[in-house]
Amino acid sequence: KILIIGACGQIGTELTKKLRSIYGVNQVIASDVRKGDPDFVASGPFEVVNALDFNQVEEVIEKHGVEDVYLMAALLSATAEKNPAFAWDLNMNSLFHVLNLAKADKIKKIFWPSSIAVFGPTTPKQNTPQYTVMEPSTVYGISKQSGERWCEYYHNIYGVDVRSIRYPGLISWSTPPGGGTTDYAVDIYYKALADGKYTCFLNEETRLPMMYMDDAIRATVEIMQAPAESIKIRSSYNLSAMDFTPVEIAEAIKKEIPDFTIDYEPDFRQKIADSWPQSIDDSSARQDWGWKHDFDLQAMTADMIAHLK
Ligand code: VAH
Repeated sequence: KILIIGACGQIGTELTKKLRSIYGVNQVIASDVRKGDPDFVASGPFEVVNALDFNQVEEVIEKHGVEDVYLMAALLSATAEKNPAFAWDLNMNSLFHVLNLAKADKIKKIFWPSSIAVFGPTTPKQNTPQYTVMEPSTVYGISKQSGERWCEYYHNIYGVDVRSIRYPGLISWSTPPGGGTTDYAVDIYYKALADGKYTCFLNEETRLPMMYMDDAIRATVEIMQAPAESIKIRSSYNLSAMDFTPVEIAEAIKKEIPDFTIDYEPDFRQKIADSWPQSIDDSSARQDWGWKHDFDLQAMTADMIAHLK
């Protein structure tokens, strides 16, 4: 059985649907700190779980005979800057609870999401390597870098089978834009269809690594299905698909919505975006467990608009 903690979030929503389609609805227990969208909750086993409550997590694991946990609950970059203490608590202590359950052999395998936010202003920005300088300057990035260190420690010292991916910015249509800095690339599609225009909170030159959610979900399934011996990196794998600026995504949207216009009013999230890489080298993931992306900017734009219009 599989438990998804944070099932109602941007990744969790898609991941729950995908894992249920692969393993069967009743094999995948969705959980979140509150009941999400009613259809989603009603469509299969759902538990209200506070990721910070060790006893609640342990009870659900024992009640359902859970073996694999996907821990998707976290505060993203922009939100975390406004709530540093809670962001550190949620992002880190939820991970310790799940790592300690695996250390105690109560579960077998863990997926934990990291992010390109682990890189900071001193990291080389082009084709950022798997191993490089990492001085994250955001609360979220600091929590992800620390989490990676603990995942690798629990694997090396206690043999915990925890696997992780440094997701780039993720774009999807199934949940509205959240507290992420890359969420401008989600909101732009909603606003293009609703208003024909979008005011972007990042400037036009801001190039960021991005990925369509379909690719991110497939990567998550593939890394978890890979034989343990092929997962050579137990901190977290760089993963990449594309990178673009707000100008480039606006151009791609204009091909489908010719009258679309964009203007720019950078806010506090510009500083966060400027601390991150512009493109990522994911050759380790391609070598170790056969990663390759499918969606480019054009294909993503066509799919987003087809689902949102
Ligand atoms: C954020 N979407 O913007 C997340 C992600 C790399 C960005 O971690 O915070």
